[in-house]
Amino acid sequence: MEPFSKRKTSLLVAATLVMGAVGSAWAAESLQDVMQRRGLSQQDLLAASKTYVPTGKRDDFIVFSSGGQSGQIIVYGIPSMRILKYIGVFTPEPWQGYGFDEESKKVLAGGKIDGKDITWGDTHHPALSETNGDYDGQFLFINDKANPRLAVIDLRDFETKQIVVNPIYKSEHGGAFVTPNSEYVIEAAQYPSPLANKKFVPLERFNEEYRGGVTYWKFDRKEGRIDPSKSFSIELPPYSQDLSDAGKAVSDGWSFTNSFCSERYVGGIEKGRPPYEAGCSAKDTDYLHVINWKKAAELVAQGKATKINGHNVLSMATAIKEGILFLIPEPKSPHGVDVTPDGKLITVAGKLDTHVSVYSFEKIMAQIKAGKFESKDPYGIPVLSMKDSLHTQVQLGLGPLHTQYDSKPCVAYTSLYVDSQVARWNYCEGKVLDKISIHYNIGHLMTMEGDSAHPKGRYLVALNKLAIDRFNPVGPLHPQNHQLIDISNDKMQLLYDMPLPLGEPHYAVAIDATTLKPGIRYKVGTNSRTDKPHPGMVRAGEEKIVRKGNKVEVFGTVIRSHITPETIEVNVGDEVTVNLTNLERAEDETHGFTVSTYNVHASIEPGKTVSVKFKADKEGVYPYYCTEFCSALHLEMEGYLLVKPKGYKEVKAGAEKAVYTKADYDKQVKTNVDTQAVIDSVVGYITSVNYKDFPPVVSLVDDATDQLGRAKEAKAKMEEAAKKSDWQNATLWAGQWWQYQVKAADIGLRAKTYLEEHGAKKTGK
Ligand code: K7E
Ligand code: CUA
Repeated sequence: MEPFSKRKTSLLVAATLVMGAVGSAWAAESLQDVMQRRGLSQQDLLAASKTYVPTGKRDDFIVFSSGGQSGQIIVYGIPSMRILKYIGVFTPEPWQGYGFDEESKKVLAGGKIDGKDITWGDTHHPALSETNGDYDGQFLFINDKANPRLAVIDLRDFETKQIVVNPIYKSEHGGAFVTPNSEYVIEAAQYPSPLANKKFVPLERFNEEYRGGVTYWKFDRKEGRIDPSKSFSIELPPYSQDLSDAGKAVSDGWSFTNSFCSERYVGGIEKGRPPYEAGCSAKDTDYLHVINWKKAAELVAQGKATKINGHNVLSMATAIKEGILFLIPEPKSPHGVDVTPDGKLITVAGKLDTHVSVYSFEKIMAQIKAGKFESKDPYGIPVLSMKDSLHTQVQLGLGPLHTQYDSKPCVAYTSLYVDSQVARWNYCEGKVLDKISIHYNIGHLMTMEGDSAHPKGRYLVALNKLAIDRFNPVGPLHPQNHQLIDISNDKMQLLYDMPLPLGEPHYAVAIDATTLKPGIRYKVGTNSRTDKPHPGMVRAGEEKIVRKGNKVEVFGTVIRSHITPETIEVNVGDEVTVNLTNLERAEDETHGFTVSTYNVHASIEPGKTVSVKFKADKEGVYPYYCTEFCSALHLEMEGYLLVKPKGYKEVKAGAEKAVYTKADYDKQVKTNVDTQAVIDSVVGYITSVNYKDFPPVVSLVDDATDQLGRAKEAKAKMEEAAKKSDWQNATLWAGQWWQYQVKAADIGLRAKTYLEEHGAKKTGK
C-alpha cells in the first residue's frame, strides 16, 4: 500500500485533471450548443429572455395571489415568477410564528365563529387598497369563502392585522372588492341562508326565509382596520350572489353584483330530485344587482337599518322604497363582473353562454332616472330591460369567466374555461382581436394593475385550474399552473409555466413594484399585530424575570448571538410568558425563538417585540434557542428553561473551577489584535470610496459600528478581570470581544462586496 501522503497527492492530480477537462468544455459551450443540448427553440430563448431576472436584479411587478385552501396569500414577482413570501392569513404559518405567538393568536381569534377556532380558509379574491381608483400599495384584503370572513393585511410589513367575521352569512364569495378610495370593502354572500344566527329554517321555506346579501365593510384607513360598527349590509333575494365590483369615476358610488341560481332551485338527489346543477341552470338569464352604496350608507347613517346579530342591515323593502336596488337580466349562469377602467361599462361573462355582455352605466342610469322598468322580481325589486342596458355583446368562446383590462384603450382579456383559452377583444367596438391557448382550464386571469383605473398592460397571468401533464408528476394531486403571457405585442406569447403547490389560487392582483414601500425594521418594542408599543418590551440591560403568584413573566432581548436571559427557572404548574425584543437594527437580522415541546414559536424581526405563553405543566429541562441561522454563533444562541418539581430544594453549587490560564488569555488577545487588523483594512477600503452614496452600505456601516461598540464594552470587562489576574473571566470576555469583532468583520466584508459589485469610486482621500 502506498503511503498516505503520496496517495493524497495523486488523488489531487487526478481531480485537477478532471476539473480541467470540464472547465474547458464549459468555456467552449456557446448559446447554440446549449440550445441544441437542451432542445430549445428560438421562441423558447425569446421567452426565457423576457422572464429571466439576473441575480441581484428585481422584478417590475409584485403579485398577491390567493393561496386558495391554504388560507394564505402567495407573493411573487413578475416577470421572473419567483415566489417571495407566503403571508399567513386564516391559517397558522409556523415560520412567521403566526398562530404560535400571543400577538398573532389574537388576530386569528378574531376569526373564531361561535367561539370555535377555524384554522383554515378558502381564500378567493385579494384586493389592493385604492386611492382615486388606483392602487396605493398600502393595504391588502382577502376573503374566506367557506367561513364568511375578511382579512386586512398591512403592506408596510406584509402582516395580517385583522380578521372579521361576517355576522349574517354562512358563506360568501363576492369579496374582497374595494371602492375607489377604499371607503368600503365589498363582500357578497354566496349560498343563501337565514340571516339571523343559529336560526333553523327548513328548505321548504327557502323562498320566504333564506336570503342573500351584499356587505360593505367600512375601512378606517388611518387605523388600518375595518370598523364593524360602521359597516352595513343590504338584504338580497336568495339568488346565489357571486362576484362584485365597485363602480369608478362616472359610476363611483354604485356597485354591481351578479348571481347564479336565480331559479331559487333547491336540490335533493337523495329524494329523487334533479341535482342543483340542473335546477340552477334552467333559466336563460340570472340577475345583475345594481346598488347605490353611497345612498345606502346615508340611509344607514339616518338610522334606516335594522339590526340583525348586532349588524346594520337595510331590508329589501327599504332598499326598494329608497330606490337604491335594481336588477338587470344577465345571460346565463354568469360568473365575473368587471367594471372598465373609465367606469363607463360593466362586463359580465356567462359560464354557459358563449358571449360576454357589456352593460352601459349611462343606459342603466337613464332607465332608473326615467323610472322605466320592465318588471319586478318576486320580491318587488325593479327589473331593468337587458336590451336597453346593453352596450354590446361579443361572442368569445366556451365558458367565459373573468375579464381584465389592458393599458391600451378598449382592450380587454377574458378567460374561457371550457375552451382553455384567453381571448383579447375590443369592448368599445365589440370584436375579437386574438386568442391564445393555455394549460388547462383557466379560472381568473390578471393583467398588471388590471382592475384599477389605470391598468399597466405588458403581462397577463392565466390562473389555471388543471396542470395535467405540464410538470413532473408528483402523485394524483397536481400543482396549479400560473402561466405568464406577454401581451405587449399584436400576438400574445406564452412565456412561462409556474407550478403553485399551495392550494387553488382563484384570483391575484399585481402592483407596480415601485408603489410598495415596505419597512425594513420596526420602531424598537413594536407589537407588529397592533402597530402599538408592546408592554413586554425592554431595552438592553433592563432584562428581568418577574414572578406574581404562579405567573412568571420574562422580559428579554435577542441580539447576535445571545438571548437574555439564558436561564429561566420556574416551578411546575407555573404560567410562563416570555416577551422578547429584537434589538437589531440591521436589515434581515431576524431571530426566532422556541422552547422544546411547548409548541410555541416566534419570528422576531428587527425592532419587534413578541411574546409566547405556555403552562410549564411538566417538570424537566427544556432547551430554548434561536431558530434562524442568524450569525456564525447562531447555534450558541441558546438557553435553558428549568421546570422544577414540587417541593424542590436548591442545591448549593460549588465554586466554578477555572479552566483558562494566562496563556489562554494571551492567545485570545493575540487573535483579537490580528482580527482587528483585518477589520481596519476593510474599514480602510470602505472609507476610501464613496460609500455614502450607497444607502444599503451606510446602514451596514451603522450596524458594524454598533457591533464594534459592543466589542469595546466586552474588552473593558476583559481588562478589568485581567487586572485582578482572573484569567478565567478575562479569557471568556476576550472571547466575547472577539465574537463582536467577527460580526463586525462579517458586515464589513458584505459592505465591501456590495461596493465592488456596484462600482464604488475612490474619493481620493
Ligand atoms: Cu372564478 Cu371564486 Cu373568483 Cu374561482 S372564482 S375561478
Ligand atoms: Cu438568532 Cu440564530
